[in-house]
Amino acid sequence: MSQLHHRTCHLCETMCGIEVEHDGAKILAIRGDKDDVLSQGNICPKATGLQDIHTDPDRLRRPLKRVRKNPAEKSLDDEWVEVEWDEAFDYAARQLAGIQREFGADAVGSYCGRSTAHNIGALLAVDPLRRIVGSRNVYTGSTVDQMPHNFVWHHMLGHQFFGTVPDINRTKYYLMLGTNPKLSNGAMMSTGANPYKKFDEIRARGGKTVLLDPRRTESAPYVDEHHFIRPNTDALFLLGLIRTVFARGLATPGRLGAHIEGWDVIEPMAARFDMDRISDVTGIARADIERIAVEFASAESAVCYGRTGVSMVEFGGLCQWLMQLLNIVTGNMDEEGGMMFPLTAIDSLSLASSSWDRYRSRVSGRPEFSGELPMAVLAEEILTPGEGQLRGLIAIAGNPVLSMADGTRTEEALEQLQFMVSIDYYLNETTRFADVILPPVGPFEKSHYDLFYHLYDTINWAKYAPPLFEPEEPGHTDFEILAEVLKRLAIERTGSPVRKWLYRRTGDLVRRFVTVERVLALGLRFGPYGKGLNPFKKNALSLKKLRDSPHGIYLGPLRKCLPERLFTPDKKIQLAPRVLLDDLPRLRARFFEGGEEARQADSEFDLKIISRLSNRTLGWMHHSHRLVKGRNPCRLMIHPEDATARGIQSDSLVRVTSRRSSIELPVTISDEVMPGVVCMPHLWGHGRVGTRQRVANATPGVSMNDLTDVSVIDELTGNAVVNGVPVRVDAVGKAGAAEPAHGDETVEEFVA
Ligand SMILES: Nc1nc2c(c(=O)[nH]1)N[C@H]1C(S)=C(S)[C@@H](COP(=O)(O)OP(=O)(O)OC[C@H]3O[C@@H](n4cnc5c(=O)[nH]c(N)nc54)[C@H](O)[C@@H]3O)O[C@H]1N2
Ligand SMILES: Nc1nc2c(c(=O)[nH]1)N[C@H]1C(S)=C(S)[C@@H](COP(=O)(O)OP(=O)(O)OC[C@H]3O[C@@H](n4cnc5c(=O)[nH]c(N)nc54)[C@H](O)[C@@H]3O)O[C@H]1N2
Ligand code: SF4
Ligand SMILES: [Mo]
Repeated sequence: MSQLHHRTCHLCETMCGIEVEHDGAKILAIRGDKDDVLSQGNICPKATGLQDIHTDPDRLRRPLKRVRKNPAEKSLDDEWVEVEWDEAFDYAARQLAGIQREFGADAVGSYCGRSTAHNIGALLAVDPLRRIVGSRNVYTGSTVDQMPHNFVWHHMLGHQFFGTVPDINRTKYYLMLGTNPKLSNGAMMSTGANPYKKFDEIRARGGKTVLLDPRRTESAPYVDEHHFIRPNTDALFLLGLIRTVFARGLATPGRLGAHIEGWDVIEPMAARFDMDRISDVTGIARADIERIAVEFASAESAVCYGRTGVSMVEFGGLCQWLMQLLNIVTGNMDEEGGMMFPLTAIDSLSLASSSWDRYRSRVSGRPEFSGELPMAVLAEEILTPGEGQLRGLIAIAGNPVLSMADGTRTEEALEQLQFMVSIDYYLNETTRFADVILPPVGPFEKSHYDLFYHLYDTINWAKYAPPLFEPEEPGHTDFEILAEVLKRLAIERTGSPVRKWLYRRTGDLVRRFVTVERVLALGLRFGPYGKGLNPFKKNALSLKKLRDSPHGIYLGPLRKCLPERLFTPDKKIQLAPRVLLDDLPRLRARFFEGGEEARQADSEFDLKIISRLSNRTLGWMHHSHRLVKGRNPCRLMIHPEDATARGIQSDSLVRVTSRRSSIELPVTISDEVMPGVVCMPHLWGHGRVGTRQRVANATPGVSMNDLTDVSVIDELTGNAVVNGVPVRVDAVGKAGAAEPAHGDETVEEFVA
C-alpha cells in the first residue's frame, strides 16, 4: 500500500516541498507538494533524482579505509576495505591526534562543502568541529560562492548572515545581475521553484524585470529586458547607476536617513567614474544605463539583486556592496518591494559569529573572515613546508577537486596530505584522496529543517520533516559521525587521564542527549515565534506544531525591522566602510587607467570564459541516472563570429587553454553568448582513476575548474574567480557524432 511523506528538497536553497510516494522502503514517485507553504507544488527535475541516490549501490553505506600499497605515499590504485564504524572512528581520531600532537593544532584543518549547509546535523556540528580541532585552517565552500555577500553584510550591517532578500512578492522593479533563476530557481532567496512565474506577477502589477548577463540565458525570455554585459564589469555598471541617481537628484535615504553613516561620501565617489568610459567597458549604451537608473529610482519600489555571476568575479565584493548602495540610496532598503530581512523561526544569527581580519593565513597572509580562510589558500597551506603546514584534513560534503578553482592544484595538494578523513556518500574525485571515508545515512534517512536557508526566505515560514526511513544498515547521521570523531580526537590528543575521562563522558552525554529534534525544539521555543519562558503564550510555534503541519507553517510576509535589528555597534547602516572604499582604486586601475588594455596586449588569451549551471542536474546529483541520461552538457558555447575567426564548425572539438591548463570538448555555436565570451557548465570531469561512481563516470564531461586559476581571486573578499577567466580556444578536430539531446539545450531549444 503506497503512502505519502512530505519534506523539503534539500538539494538547493530554493526549498521546494516534495511529496514522496513510497511503498514500505521503496520510493514510487517524487512530486511537488501542492500544499507546501512556500513552493505550492513547484519543483524542478533534480528532486526526482533523489530516489536514485537512495537506491544507488555505489552510495557508500559503511566506512571505507585505504590500504596503501606503499606505506610512504598514497596511490590512486590503493585498495579500499570496508571496516566497522568503531574501527573507522578510532583510526581517524588517532591519526589526526597524532598529527596535532607532533605538529600543533593548525596542522589539521577542516573543509565543509555545500551539502553541509543543507544538512541540519552537519551544521550543528560545525561549531564544535572548529572549537575542538582548534585550528586556523578552516575552509568552506563559501569562498567559492557567496563570500562577497557575507563580507558586505558584515561590514555594512554588522553580521555576515544578516542577509538582505529581495522582496520579489511585492516589488515593482526587479533588476538582476549575474543570476539565472530559470535554471537555479533563485539563490540566496528562497521562493520555491520557478521564480520566473513571479516575473509575470511583477508585470501584472505594472512592474518591470531587467536582467544583465553576458549570456542571453534561459531566464532571458521571461524578463522585460536583457542586456549583455562584459564579464567582471558589473561594478562599473552599478557605479554608473548610482552616479546617475545622484546626478538626476533622485537619491533619497528615505525612512532610514537618520540611521545611515557615510551618505556624503557616495556622490563624489561615483562621480569619479566617467559615464562614457563605463559604457565602453561594460558594453552597455550610456542611454540605457541612465534610463535604468532613472526607472529604478522612480519606481514605487525597486530591488537590485545579483548572485554568482557577480560574486565569483574579481570584483565580487565591490559588486555586492554597490548593489546594496543602489538599494539604499533609492530608499529601497528594508522597504516593501525592496531588500528585506526574514525573521526566522530559529534565531540562527545568534548561533554564528562574524569577524574579519583577526589573523591571517600563514603563506600568503590572507585575512580570516568569521573564522575561516579562503579556499584559494588551501592548496598552498598544504604544499608549503614550514611550521604550521597543513597535514591533516577533515572534509565534509563537498567535492573541491571539481568545484574549487584550479582543480589540478587541489588534487596535487590533497595527494600530499598525511591524513584525510572524508565524510561523504561517494568515493569520488575528492574522497579518493582520503585515508578513510565515513558515509552518513541516506537523504531520506534523516530529519530535515533548513537551519541555514530559512535565512533567505522570501516569506516567513518554517517546516520540519522527520526521517522517512530507518537507515538500511546501522548508519550514522553527519552529526553522529562528527560527534564520534571529535570526542575520540579530544581523548586521543590529551595525555591527562582525567581529561580523557571528562571528554569521554561529555562526548557520551552529547551522543545520548543532543538530538536534532531537541535542538530544534529549544531553538523554536526561544525563537521569535516561540513560547520562550512564558508557558501561557498562545499560538506559539513549537516542534510539535511543525510535526503536525507537514507542509510547513506560514509566519507572515517579510516585515520592516531596521534599525532595531542592525548588528552594527552604533545601530547604523555603514554605507561606506573604509575597506570597501579602499578597493575602488583596484577597479579604477583595471578599467580606467589602462590595466585591462595592458593585460590584453600582453596576453595570448583573447576570450573570457564564464560558468553555466547544468539544466537538469547539480554537482553530486550526477549520480542520478535519470538526471544525466542523454548527451553530456559539457560543451563550449561560442559566438558565431569567434567561431568563424578560429575555423570552428558546429561539429568541431576545441581545446580551451588557460594560464593553468587545457581541456577539450565539443562546441555549441550560438549568439546566446556575447562576442569575446565563451561559456561551459561546471562540476563535470568525472571518470577519474580510483573513483567508484558508475553513473557519474558514464557521462564524465570535463572540468571547467581545470582552467580556473587560484592565484586570481577577488582580492577584497578572497573569493575564488570562476567567471571572466581569460582563455584561448582552438579547433583541434571533429567531435564524435551528435548525441541525443540532454537537458542542456540552447535557449532556443529550451523555450521551444
Ligand atoms: N540546475 C542547477 N541549479 C542550481 C545549482 C546547480 O548546480 N544546478 N546550484 C545551486 C547553487 S549552489 C547556487 S549558488 C545557485 C546559483 O544560482 P545563480 O547565480 O542564479 O545561477 P548561475 O547560473 O550560477 O548564474 C550566474 C549567471 O551569471 C552570469 N555571469 C557570469 N559572469 C558574469 C558577469 O561578470 N556579470 C554578470 N552580470 N553575469 C555574469 C552567467 O552567465 C550566469 O547566467 O544555483 C543553485 N541551483
Ligand atoms: N567553475 C565554477 N565552479 C564553481 C561554481 C561555478 O559557478 N563555476 N559554483 C560554485 C558553487 S556556487 C558551489 S555551491 C560549489 C558546489 O561545489 P561542492 O560544494 O563541492 O558541491 P558538489 O560538487 O555538489 O559536492 C557535494 C558533495 O557532498 C556530498 N554529499 C551530499 N549530501 C551529503 C550529506 O548529506 N552529507 C555528506 N557528508 N555529504 C553529502 C556529495 O557526495 C558530494 O561529494 O561549486 C562552486 N564551483
Ligand atoms: S529547485 Fe529543484 S533542487 Fe532546488 S529545492 Fe526545488 S526541487 Fe530541489
Ligand atoms: Mo552555490
